[in-house]
Amino acid sequence: MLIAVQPETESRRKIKVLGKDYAVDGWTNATEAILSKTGSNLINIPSHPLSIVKEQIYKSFPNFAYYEKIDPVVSTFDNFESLCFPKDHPGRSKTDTYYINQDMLLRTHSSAHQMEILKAGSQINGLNNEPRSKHLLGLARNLEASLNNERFLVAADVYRRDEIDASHYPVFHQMEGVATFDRKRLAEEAKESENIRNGIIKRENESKASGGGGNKLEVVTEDDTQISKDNPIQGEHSPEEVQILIKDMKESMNIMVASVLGMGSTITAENSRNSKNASSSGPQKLPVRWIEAYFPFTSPSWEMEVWFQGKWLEICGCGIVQQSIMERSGRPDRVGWAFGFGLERLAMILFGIPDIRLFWSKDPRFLDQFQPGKISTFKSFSRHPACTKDVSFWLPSDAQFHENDFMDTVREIAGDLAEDVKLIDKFKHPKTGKTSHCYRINYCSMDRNVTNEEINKIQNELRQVVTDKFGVELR
Ligand code: FA5
Ligand code: MG
Repeated sequence: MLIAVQPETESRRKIKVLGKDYAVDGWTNATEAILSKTGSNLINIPSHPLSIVKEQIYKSFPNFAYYEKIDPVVSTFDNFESLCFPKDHPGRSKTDTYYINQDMLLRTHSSAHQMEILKAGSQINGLNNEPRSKHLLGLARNLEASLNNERFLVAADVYRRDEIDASHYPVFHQMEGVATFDRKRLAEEAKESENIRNGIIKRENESKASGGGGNKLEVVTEDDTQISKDNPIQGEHSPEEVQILIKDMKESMNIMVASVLGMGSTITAENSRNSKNASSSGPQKLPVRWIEAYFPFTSPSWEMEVWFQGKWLEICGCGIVQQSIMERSGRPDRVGWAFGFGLERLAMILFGIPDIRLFWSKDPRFLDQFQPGKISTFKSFSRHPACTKDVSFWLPSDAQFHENDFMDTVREIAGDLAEDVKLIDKFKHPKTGKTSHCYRINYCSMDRNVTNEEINKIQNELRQVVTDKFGVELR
């Protein structure tokens, strides 16, 4: 007998993301709440603070290709394997990453596009016979540079399963930067790159001197980039090559950060770490330090931190591109560096925006404060009243409970009304050995008052869903 597939069954076996259908399987964990963010396109809305930061970054990289509209659904190959992630890397787990299915996921970082873009450039140069990746065509700005993709930036929304609070949101934005050099002409090409930087500094100084706005910021580096046995140069590279690459990378990053943050007024003399740096005349100092880091796709690697409001704040990861990536991209004759900046982090400093959730606000009191090309310090407006509810439950004895699953469930049911979720109590019963968790959920809207009835309804639904989904026993 032939059984017709019911349309409902059919629709449950597929999900649509940005107009494309994907098969669903046991790996699928991208929720409706998260999928609904995929078309937001915040970095491409000219008056949005993230887009203003993006445009300002471009000014420090005039000879790079700019990619900013690449689909966030990528293959596990692009997100992990192409970047040398081992099979058992924790970042690949379902508790950290939103999978569409076992082969596709919502990119967890903008590095997912490194190899694809490097390859596309080598195809154009005739070094590689594969047909040029079609969807990259027409996505680049600065077309001339995109012809060979020797230097490029990728602005992208990225997705990670995480906790919920003022500095964590499951979607944020990154700016990837990759610069590659002909190994045989490395010193000359680095010199050309330095000349471009000197031109930028000169233009910016002239513009500021003639009242073009913004502070002159000067980066002061406290610790220097160390190369150690834990953060080694690659066997394929010579120490001289790596020194040239590191200098070019750091100076490019310093110029960009000083240019972007110098546009605003949140970095002032008080920001200086000690009175030696503080001065009321001359350029303001921006303390920066480089912390040794590890990424599977770069070595040596660092994280860049800036001193802001009395603390070191990590703003990016960077390093020397693994030569095996250059080789697999059809570029064995080149060497390069790469970075990945958090755009929200830069925008929060530049505009003085205190909470990462504000980037998603539709409140005109937020949106109307920003205009393309203009930087003014954010003026906070009164918050709408919050409503707090607790939920406590016993975990099932064979607890397979993962906190990020609970966080996602809250987000799915309450959407952006869930401002903050905290584990406020954890208790192990001495006799039964069972563990109980109590979570406090702060419900608050960024643009309206919420009613107690409305929140009670959400809270009841949440209680029902966690019982059904995780087999917990409510207290
Ligand atoms: C990465 O994502 C690497 N792909 C960066 C990289 C690129 C390294 C190229 C080497 C070469 P990481 O997870 O540290 O690294 O994130 C990079 C930056 O994104 C952070 O420094 C931070 O500015 C921002 N970021 C990371 N997680 C969050 C978050 N939850 N909310 C806001 N910004 C975040
Ligand atoms: Mg990091």
